[in-house]
Amino acid sequence: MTGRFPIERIEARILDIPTIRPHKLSFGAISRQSPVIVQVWLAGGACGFGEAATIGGPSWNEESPESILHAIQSHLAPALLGQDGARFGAVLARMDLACKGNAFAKSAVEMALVDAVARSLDLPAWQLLGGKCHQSLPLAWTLASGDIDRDLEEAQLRLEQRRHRIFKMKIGARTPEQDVAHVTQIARGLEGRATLTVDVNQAWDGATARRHLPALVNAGVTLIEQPVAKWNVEALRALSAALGDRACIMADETVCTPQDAMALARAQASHVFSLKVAKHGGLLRTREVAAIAQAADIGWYGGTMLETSVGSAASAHVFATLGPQHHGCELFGPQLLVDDIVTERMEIRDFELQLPDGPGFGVEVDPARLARFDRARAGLTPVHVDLGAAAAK
Ligand code: MUC
Ligand code: MG
Repeated sequence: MTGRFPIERIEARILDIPTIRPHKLSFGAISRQSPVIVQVWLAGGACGFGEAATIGGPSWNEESPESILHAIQSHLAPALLGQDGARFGAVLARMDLACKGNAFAKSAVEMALVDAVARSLDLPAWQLLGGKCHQSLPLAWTLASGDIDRDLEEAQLRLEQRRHRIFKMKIGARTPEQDVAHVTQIARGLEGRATLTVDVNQAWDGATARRHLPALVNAGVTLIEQPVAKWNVEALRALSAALGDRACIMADETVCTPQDAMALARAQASHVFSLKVAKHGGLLRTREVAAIAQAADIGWYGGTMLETSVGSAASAHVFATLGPQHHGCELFGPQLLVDDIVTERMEIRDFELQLPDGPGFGVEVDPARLARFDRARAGLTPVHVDLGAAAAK
């Protein structure tokens, strides 16, 4: 055992939580989320929670709930027992030695350690992450029911409730012409009352994007997320240059590591980075990617992998420490789930997500809910994304 905060125990489990409606993306639809929840105990009794969520098993990227659970139980936890849990950089380096890649798995462990150490010190996590610059952030909602009337109804309700006035539309599952028509109708229905963004989740090639992005921009879309494949930096560059100041290109799947961020910055291939704690491999590494964005005059957006309130609150804490060049955040994951695993969700007021300021990530896990959704208890099998819409293309 070393240091002031020796790691005594690390446990991980997969939860299965249904969504309030099918959530349709370019590569398929999901009806439940399966976050991996990590719990760590430090010698002396302090405990913290972390989370990594994927979308549709391994459909969004290579990691799945099952691979994350395996990496943590078989490789990361054994490498960390007895180590000082507060030496976050050393912990990350040790996880890198034990396991190549597996950013999501590492992020869940690091998150739980930050929570546990912050709770031991009775501090909010943002104090360990550089100090907060924001107390709240504009909060987007994703319209992804696949149905125009339902999307508009959802948007109207959220505007009335003063919860959201940034709406992201998931496109790329249907033909580009159908997508443009769908987005145009939503834009007409919400004209002057909302900011509109789209996420193509890599579905288009460069030529398709060049042809159809102008129509989306004409309809009123101001931020276009990952229109092309993650490797296609050249197409992102050309699209960013062509759009000028009419709209912004945002990289998501393309920007995971600091090296990805450097490559995009050098190529001037995107105006904004979608930051996500899981894909960067943790809270500290999110700050590294954000630092490159800031140095290169690239904006940031607080992205989500549709986590519960644990992962969402952790993300809110690190986003709160970042600079002013932001496009808001989309930490709406908890609202897409039929239930949560915390006693009280983060507050949303005047279209902004309020940072929970209590110790750790400022949210309290409810053990009964954790047990209720535990896959090991429920006997559920891995989630497979519904390929219906994507396969029919
Ligand atoms: C993504 O690619 O951004 C985030 C929000 C949402 O609806 O899907 C995700 C994944
Ligand atoms: Mg995205």
